[in-house]
Amino acid sequence: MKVLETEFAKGMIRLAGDGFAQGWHERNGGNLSYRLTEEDVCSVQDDLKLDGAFLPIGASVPGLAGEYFLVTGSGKFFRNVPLAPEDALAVIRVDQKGENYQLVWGLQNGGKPTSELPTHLMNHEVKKRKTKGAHRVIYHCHPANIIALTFVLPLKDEVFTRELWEMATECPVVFPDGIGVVEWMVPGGREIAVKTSELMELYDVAIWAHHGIFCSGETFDLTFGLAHTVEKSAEILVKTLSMAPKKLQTIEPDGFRQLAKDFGVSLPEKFLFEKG
Ligand code: 2HA
Ligand code: ZN
Repeated sequence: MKVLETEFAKGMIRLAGDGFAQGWHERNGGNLSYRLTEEDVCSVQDDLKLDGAFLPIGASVPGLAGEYFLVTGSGKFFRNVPLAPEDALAVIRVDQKGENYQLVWGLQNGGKPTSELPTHLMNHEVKKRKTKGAHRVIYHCHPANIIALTFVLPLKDEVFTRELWEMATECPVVFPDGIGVVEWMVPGGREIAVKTSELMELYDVAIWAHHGIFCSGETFDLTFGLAHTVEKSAEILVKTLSMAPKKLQTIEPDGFRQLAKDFGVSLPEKFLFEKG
């Protein structure tokens, strides 16, 4: 089977088009990766070239030894993924030490995997362990409202989680574990990857101040839906703060506790503090 005939490639391409349509992927902004199942790898074996050079990942991910990933390419535009997926996407294989990768498909006109490969793979390593292999998608995008909030809210997990939970009743049900925040850092390297993957131990969403967000999930739909829910909530907060700096009414801590009971989720008390 050809890579582009598979359901996982189709899911990747659809997400890229949807993300661009949302306005979250200006120019070459954002990146996306999917960890292939064993069946995925078997099904496309004939379409892969396994004799290329191994290159350094820039991080150590022994928990991903031998795994295959479909990733977006560095400098490639999300809007071009549906038009020329064989140029904008790559399949890579991680070596047995978890330190190097080999390009085995894609990037037809040259290039490298995403500049955020260290963060993607370190997040995958954490989520593979934490979810016993269930999470397979890591998605990074640049939604304007989330980014805007990182200029006016304290860069604290508790503040972002609570404010975004309050903006839409579905939020605590969609991301009950909360949201982490990484202070501004230079992107693209190991340092920001380490910080982000530490947050992925606790949350499925990490905000990068003045830059964007990373989401993790089981499927393309769930991961995109998570980013979409967070950004919609951020948009409501931006509108609310623009109309009035102080809310007249909101969902109170006891409301969240009741919601948690009725919807069968557990909401950590650290987010349900009394506001001054
Ligand atoms: O340009 O979004 O974080 C790709 C990015 C880097
Ligand atoms: Zn980015």
